[in-house]
Amino acid sequence: MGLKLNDDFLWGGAIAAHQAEGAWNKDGKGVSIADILTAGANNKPREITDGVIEGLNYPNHHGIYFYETYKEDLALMAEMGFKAFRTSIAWTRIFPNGDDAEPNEAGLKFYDDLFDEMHKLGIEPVVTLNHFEMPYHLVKAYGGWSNRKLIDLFVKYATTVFTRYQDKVTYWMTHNEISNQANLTDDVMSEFMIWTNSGLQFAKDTTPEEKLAAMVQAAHFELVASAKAVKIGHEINPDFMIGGMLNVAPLYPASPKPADMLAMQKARQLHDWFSDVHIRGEYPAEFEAFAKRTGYRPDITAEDRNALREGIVDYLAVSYYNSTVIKAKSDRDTNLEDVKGYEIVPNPEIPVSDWGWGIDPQGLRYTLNELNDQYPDLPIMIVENGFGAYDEVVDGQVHDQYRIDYLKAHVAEVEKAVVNDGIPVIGYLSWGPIDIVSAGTGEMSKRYGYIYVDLDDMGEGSGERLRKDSFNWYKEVIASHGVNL
Ligand code: P53
Repeated sequence: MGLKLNDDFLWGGAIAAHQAEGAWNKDGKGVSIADILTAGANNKPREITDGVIEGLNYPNHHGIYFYETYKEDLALMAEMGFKAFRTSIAWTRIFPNGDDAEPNEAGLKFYDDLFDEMHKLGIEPVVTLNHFEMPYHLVKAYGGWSNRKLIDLFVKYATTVFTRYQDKVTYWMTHNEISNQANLTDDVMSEFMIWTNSGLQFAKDTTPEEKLAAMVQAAHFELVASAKAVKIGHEINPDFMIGGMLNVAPLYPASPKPADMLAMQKARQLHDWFSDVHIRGEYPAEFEAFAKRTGYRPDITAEDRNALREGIVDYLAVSYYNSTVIKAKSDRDTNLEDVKGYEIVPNPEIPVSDWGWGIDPQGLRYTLNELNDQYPDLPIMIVENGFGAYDEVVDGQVHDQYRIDYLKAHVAEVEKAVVNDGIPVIGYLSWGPIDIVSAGTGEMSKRYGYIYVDLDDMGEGSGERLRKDSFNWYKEVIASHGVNL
């Protein structure tokens, strides 16, 4: 038995445009940074190619054809009783190159239809402005977010869609998982995340310190752009709820050794400044000291600082998948800039998924409590959580008890956080309620859905949708307000 949540709790699911829509070059859409990512595999990173190269497998080009199938797919979400559904607007449908003088009407029209359909079904849209899919032209012509000009281009895009959908969308968030790019302990993943967050690319011999410096400056521009968008959004519609969005993974020390504790704390602070800027409008003290010591964020103006203070967010949107264990590489002190001073090590206390992601439901309750301690009473929406797993179809059925187990355990912890700990969690949107292309690996076979999609890693298959066992499970959870887990 779970604990009952209020009627207005936003149960639902979440996707991103580039992982689902396909139609990558239809109706005037421009090339995004996701359109030049090849398919990787479990343990094989995706490749960033120089433009679209004939003959390579680009899974985001087709996604799950959601651009064409959204009506049937949303009907299945409604059948599960979804109160809310999160997706992103593909920036490149609205401004194909990012610096176009006028928006693309066909792109704007698509999201009008999508949001109208959701309202018809009684589903509240929750919309991400920038989910790993900025226009590729902004990388080529401007150097991605290393360029201050991106602030105005993003604000123009945000203003356009805020204005257009002001009566259709209340819940927004600016940049998806803005702090992922601070995961600098692993070279391959850090390059990938600095690409997906900021559109930055590095020469082979770039040092971790140089990457950190570039990331910190780019992230500053992203935060200013976000804050300016928040301010304008509130002018357009004072009822807008505009959030900052972060992946939250609790960090545990590898041992009670003081050096591990300190390394864990510094690793955490290397992420926490993003949320402080979003929520408090200020960089925290230890970040300012780090920036001063290293000179890594040379371009910050008084006007920027003012913009950050004027654009604080209304709520915090978080994704939660796993927890991380941090081990100091030596007994000496770790500072914020010592990204190679610690490493991520496995947690022997918890099981892992087939992709090596640690399964830690209690870590979710712990994280929600930590966030509420840090930012008291700020509404939190869980906008991603889920279990990427291989599924097998037998006689048209998918018996995904492993997924139900994962979700059940996590939802139970959310309910304890709300009911027993008094934390203002306003929604739970699980990731990929329908199977979509994995962001990290480009695989279709890393599936999160309640709804199975018959497509494989090469994009082959009928595209048919099937209800998995978890579909009926989640339907019952929603219908019982979280009681029947
Ligand atoms: P996939 C890394 C770490 C945590 C969350 O991820 C991440 C990533 C990037 O892969 O991304 C979020 O598909 C992201 C979604 C993504 C989801 O987690 O690699 O916001 O776009 O699909 C799950 O299994």
